Amino acid sequence: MFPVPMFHDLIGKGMRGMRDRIREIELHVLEELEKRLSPEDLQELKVRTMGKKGTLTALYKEMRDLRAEFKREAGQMINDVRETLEKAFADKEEVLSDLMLKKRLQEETLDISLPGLPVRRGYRHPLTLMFDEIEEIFLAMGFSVAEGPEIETDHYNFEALNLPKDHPARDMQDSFFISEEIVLRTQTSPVQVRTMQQMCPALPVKIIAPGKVFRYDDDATHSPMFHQVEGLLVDKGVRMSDLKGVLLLFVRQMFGEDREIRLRPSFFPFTEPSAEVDVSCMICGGKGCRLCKGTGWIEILGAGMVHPRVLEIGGYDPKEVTGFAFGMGVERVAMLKYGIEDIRLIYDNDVRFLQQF
Ligand code: 2NM
Repeated sequence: MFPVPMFHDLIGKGMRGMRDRIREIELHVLEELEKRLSPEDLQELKVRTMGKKGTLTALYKEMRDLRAEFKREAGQMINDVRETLEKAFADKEEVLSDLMLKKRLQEETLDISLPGLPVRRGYRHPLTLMFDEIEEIFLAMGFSVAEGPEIETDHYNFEALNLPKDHPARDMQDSFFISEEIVLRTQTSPVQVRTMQQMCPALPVKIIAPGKVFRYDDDATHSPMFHQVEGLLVDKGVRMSDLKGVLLLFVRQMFGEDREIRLRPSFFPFTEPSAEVDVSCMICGGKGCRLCKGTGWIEILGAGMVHPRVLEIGGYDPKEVTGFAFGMGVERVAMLKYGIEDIRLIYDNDVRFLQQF
């Protein structure tokens, strides 16, 4: 007999091969999948099967050679297998990642009874310590703390303090101007004026104004940004002796009970009369040493009786009330109190410096 191939065998040959290959890949991959025990190995198998050059992916290309009527069937089969395998991979991935997590949790046992790492304590900055101490002393004497803007108008920073635009005393402090009329405050006195205007006609005005100020200065004892505390007392019958008493109390609490003070005549546009205030040297007690340059005295404050014009701008009648004012540099006080030789150390924030206070 002459074997005559059946008609459907001839056209179905490629298709039968295709069916076998698809099933073969499915079985083979499912079998392989069981053996893969790490996410990396599993991924490798997945790429080898369903990646761009994967064995299953290759079958899509081979489909092109099939007769039109079988393309649909083959495509359906490959898609089904693909779906089955994707699900199998996803399941296995989950099993493996659970396994890995369990393994990691077993390995990474944490002994919560072990002592913790010591937490190093921070320190308050010497300037903060100074502000706190200065404020505490004046609060105890009945002063309140007032604050105001660091960026000021020419009016409040200069004009209101009896420093008109062409006044030579403006040269005492080279200033940072933002514009013709706006300036970084060179002292905290504008706060005093603003507070007087707010409080007027109430009496007494008894405030200190701590804060940042800015002057064009930069060396071992001067910084373009530094800090001041200024004080103001306005009331009926305030005298220079009141100023002296308040400052003596302050200096003794700050630098020691046996300190003395000395007032030397000076000039400020916003006070009249004005004085520089010296404190007897806290190192040698007045005998003369390196710190006081042999004089026994150290300059620490500027002060005076508030100028009648400044009182007026504050809203008060200089025939009715008088006032005293004073100002000190907080860095300078800190440097004297702690023996800091260079102002820049205060701003460097080196912990070895900061932890000494
Ligand atoms: C100083 C020295 C002398 C001062 C004056 C005023 C105000 F606003 F009331 F006039 N406040 N602070 C003053 C006086 C400040 O610092 C060295």
